[in-house]
Amino acid sequence: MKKTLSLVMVAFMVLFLAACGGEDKANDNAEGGDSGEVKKIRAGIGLNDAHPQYQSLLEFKKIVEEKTNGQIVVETYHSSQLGDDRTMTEALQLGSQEVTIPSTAPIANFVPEFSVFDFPFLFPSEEVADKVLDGEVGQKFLDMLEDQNLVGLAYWENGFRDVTNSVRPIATAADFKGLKLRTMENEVHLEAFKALGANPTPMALGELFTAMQQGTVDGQENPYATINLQKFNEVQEHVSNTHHIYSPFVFLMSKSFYDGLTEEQQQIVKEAAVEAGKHNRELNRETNEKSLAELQEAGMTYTEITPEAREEMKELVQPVLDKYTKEIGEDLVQEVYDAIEAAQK
Ligand code: KDG
Repeated sequence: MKKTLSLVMVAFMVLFLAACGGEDKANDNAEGGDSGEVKKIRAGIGLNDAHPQYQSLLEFKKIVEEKTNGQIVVETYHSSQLGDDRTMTEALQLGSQEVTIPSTAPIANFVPEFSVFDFPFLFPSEEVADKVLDGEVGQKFLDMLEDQNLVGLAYWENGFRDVTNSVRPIATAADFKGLKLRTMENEVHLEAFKALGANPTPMALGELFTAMQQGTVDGQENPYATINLQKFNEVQEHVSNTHHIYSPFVFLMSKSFYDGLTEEQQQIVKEAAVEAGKHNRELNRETNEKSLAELQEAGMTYTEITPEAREEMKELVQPVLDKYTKEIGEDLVQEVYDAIEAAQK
């Protein structure tokens, strides 16, 4: 009888201690004034789930959920399931979505200064782009997003863009003549392709495959990884290494959501965006490198742009750069050029 009683008491003690442990855990989560409520991030992108951008978004999810002990959960959406770059950015402003990672090109519709990053032939290499974007100049642009109710947490990489089409191989500027090319929704892209002699149309990524399939457009431009993973080779014949624009991504968060996080949570999402961004740049570069060979194996013709042909393209687009340099502000554009020069030393 005595034995049974002490067993019951031990069991009671074990249960009591376990309950105390649980309470401690709840208090840990409450650190920083958090009420303990679970917050949800809906994160959407335009590219599909095979793309490095989505793989790195999963990395962001893993880091955030682990570091917040599940107090912030991340739901991920790919393939424009939540909309295109512009509509998702608008949803962030309204607070009906928390994260998206658009190219800088559509961001220029919200903060026009971002156009400078889409100047053709601006960045000479990925490494220089990393230094400029991760440095003071890059931060200056991220700070400009706040007035638009957006928080820029980090730069990720879309990469050097290359032209594909189904009419003819592109070797020189003359080959652009009359080509119906899809561009992102960005004035610099649009005007640069007009200056090269093409007939550009802005269009959301989600509509592009069908537009190429049905011949509404003859071609498009994107990094090799995207051309390959979005299977554009199924509806495109020729690819050239125009490398005409280095396209950064910006990891955007809704400002109203960010402001509602505790300081500790803000730190966690910021660090996670940067950390997952490193993963993204690495994976993106690996994928780009192998994608060109895979596109050729899949039957696309590949044309190399000679340095002379690229020089001619640069000259043709120069008036567009002059026009937008004035619009953005000469001093700010000069700051970007100076940072690019410094990054090469
Ligand atoms: O997820 C990012 C995409 O929505 C988009 O920015 C990709 O480069 C792109 C394009 O051409 O639309």
